[in-house]
Amino acid sequence: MQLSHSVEWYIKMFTRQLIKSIFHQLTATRKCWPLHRQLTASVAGGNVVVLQGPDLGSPLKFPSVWLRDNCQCSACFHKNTKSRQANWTRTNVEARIRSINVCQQKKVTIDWWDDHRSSFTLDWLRNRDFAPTNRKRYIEEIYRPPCQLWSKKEFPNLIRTFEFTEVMEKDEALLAWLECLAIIGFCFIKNAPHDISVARQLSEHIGFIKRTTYGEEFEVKSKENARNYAYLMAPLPLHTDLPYYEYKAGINIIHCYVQSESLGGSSIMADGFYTAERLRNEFPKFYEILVKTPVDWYDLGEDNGVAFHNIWRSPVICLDVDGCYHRINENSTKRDSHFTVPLEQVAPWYEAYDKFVELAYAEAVEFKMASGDVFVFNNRRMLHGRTAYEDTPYNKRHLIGTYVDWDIIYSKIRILRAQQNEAKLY
Ligand code: OGA
Ligand code: NM2
Ligand code: ZN
Ligand code: ZN
Repeated sequence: MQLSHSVEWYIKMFTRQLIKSIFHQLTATRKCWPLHRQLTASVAGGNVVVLQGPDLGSPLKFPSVWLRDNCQCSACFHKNTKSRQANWTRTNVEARIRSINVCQQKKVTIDWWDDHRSSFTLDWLRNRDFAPTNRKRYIEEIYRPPCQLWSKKEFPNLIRTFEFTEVMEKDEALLAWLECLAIIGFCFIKNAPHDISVARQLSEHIGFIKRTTYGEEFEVKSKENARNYAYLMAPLPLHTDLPYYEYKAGINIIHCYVQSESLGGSSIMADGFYTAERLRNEFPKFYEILVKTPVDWYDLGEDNGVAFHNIWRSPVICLDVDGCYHRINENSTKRDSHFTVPLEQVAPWYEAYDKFVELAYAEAVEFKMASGDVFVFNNRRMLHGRTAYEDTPYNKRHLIGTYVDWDIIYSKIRILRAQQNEAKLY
């Protein structure tokens, strides 16, 4: 009995020692005195926890599978193309850690059970911290600046006007212009030359034009045998361009080449996101309907001898993956008589739509561009239109427009911001 008890005891002690040593290996933390005496790293519940020391902020936590997936060594990550080159087909979901070391210069080094070693600089890790504040910072400062919605009342205080030559010649002005478009959704550029290439020059200064079935540049003027309602002198109701495209253009750059001397030809505009927000707060049932009901948008016609029939089914209010406003579709001239929803959804949809349009007009502002002005706005967000006008033989209203996509604009914003801050992009 005594003997068996002592064997048991030895086994127990041995197992305990073994567990302790495994545990010790897993939580191995080597401090580097005196350089990084405050920096420590350990494993807890599948995460690596990096303690930065009392003055350096809260602990950083990273799932070990994510660390393994993002190993920066030259076998796993191709520096020149900034591409992951390991795990082409499968991820090492096990990702077991043998030991962690913080001895190198502000680096956390991990030795994995399969004899692979990964090193991460503290800056790189901090930049990718999963804490809510850091994710928010990345989304708002690097991904996309959040939109500032505005009402009719706020409009006068939000008008920003840029000089054509400044925007074309100075990077700070270009960045300020693009940030204003991203945040406020519209702005003006003044003193453009009397040249038909103004909209093209501005677009190409950002990146490149988004071509549509209406060409790279489109001329908004009263045309013989017009094939688009915009090419009449009639009033143009509040709308967004190209709702009938899956890849709707990001922004409109409209150069007022010649303005009408008639009383009309004024621009109207309302913040479509603000209108949606009012609907959400004041008429939540209508909001639900406009978010959920797909509408058939279409464009059946011809431009420059090329026939087209575009169709896109999409709600009036489109949200992104975070539930934020992504895109407004509204254009009564481009809403199809085909409405491919169940019968019983039709009448309720009209009621909701009618309220949305009523709110948009309640929030609409009016202004008249002068020749040489450029009106630029977010085509996913701004409802815009114009009042009727009348050409004379000596005065024909003539606008020249181009579109640019948001992918191109956001990319330019990031590049310009990084240049300005002399920051590395990765
Ligand atoms: C358009 C448009 C505005 C105007 O052509 O789509 O919005 O002022 N035009 O003519
Ligand atoms: N234009 C100006 O969505 C539309 O068809 C609005 C677009 C013809 C390119 C007008
Ligand atoms: Zn690696
Ligand atoms: Zn338009």
